[in-house]
Amino acid sequence: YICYQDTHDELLFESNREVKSLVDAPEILLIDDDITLLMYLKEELEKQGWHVFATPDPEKAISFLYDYNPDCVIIDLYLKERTGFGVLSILNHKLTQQFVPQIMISVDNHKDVRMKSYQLGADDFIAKPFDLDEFVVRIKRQLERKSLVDSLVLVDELSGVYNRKHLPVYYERLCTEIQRKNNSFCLAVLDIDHFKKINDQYGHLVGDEVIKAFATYLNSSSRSFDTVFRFGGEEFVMLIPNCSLVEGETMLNRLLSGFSKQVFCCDEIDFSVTFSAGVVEINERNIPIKDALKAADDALFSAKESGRNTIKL
Ligand code: GH3
Ligand code: MG
Ligand code: MG
Ligand code: MG
Repeated sequence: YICYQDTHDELLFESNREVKSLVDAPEILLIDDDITLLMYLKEELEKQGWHVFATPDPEKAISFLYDYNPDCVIIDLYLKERTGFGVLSILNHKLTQQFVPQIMISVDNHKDVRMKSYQLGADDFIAKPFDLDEFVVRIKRQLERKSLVDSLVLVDELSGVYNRKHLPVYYERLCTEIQRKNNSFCLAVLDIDHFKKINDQYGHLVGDEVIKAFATYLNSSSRSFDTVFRFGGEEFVMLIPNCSLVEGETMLNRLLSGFSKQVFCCDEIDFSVTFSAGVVEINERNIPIKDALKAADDALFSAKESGRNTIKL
């Protein structure tokens, strides 16, 4: 994570473009307008091996929810522009069908404040000042709950395709078959082109609909034993069994042209959507999934570089 400082009271922590590992460190979103406390907590929590996105700005925090999938959100009640209550409400509107533990922290420890926090969806309430060790233990407990829920959820709620946590199991299964049946399979990473523009122009709800339509299209246009995983945002991974690189490319090109013909409509404006993909063939048993994803992601990157709406090997 790179930390840079725009202005005195604006701190941003951005990650490099890289394939998220499947055994990623938990990501924590921390919102507090007390910069000294924010920096202190970020440093302390990162000692636990957690990635911490810390910001005093609730708007930044909300947009972060669309770019990343935090495993826990910690919100201070008194912020400059909004209250933590407002942030909790927006958060839970966005996260209707996802479980992301939320911890409210506040100097105001009245019963009414605690009750309202829980009513708005907080999973824990920690009064300031707090003991750091206890704070860490309480976050750990929430991360354990999050990890348990994730392992139980097979299908991603928004898109209806497999949750990324299940990718390694399917990948391993196909790797075993390589040895048994002596055939290869393809792994593809697919990413919608200029999706930010869709969000900006038509709003996040329309963006969500486009993600759903993309997932449905991929599922219904591929063979029954091809599996689609939502890898993050508008990025999907496909495992295509019994398939050579040439066959994989042909199939993805078919998907590419089919999807671009779909017409979306918002406020009587018609628009179409394209995607780019990188594909790799796996024909040896012992290629770690991380390496396969990295290679497919590199190919995706070159597809984006060469103008999008294309497949690269
Ligand atoms: P590129 O062609 O390079 O892929 O451009 P892009 O704009 O699609 O860029 P990128 O893939 O990096 O951005 C994905 C955006 O998708 C960023 C984020 O705001 C948005 N996003 C991520 N998850 C969701 C979601 O669940 N719903 C909505 N509506 N937007 C999301
Ligand atoms: Mg405050
Ligand atoms: Mg994209
Ligand atoms: Mg993307």
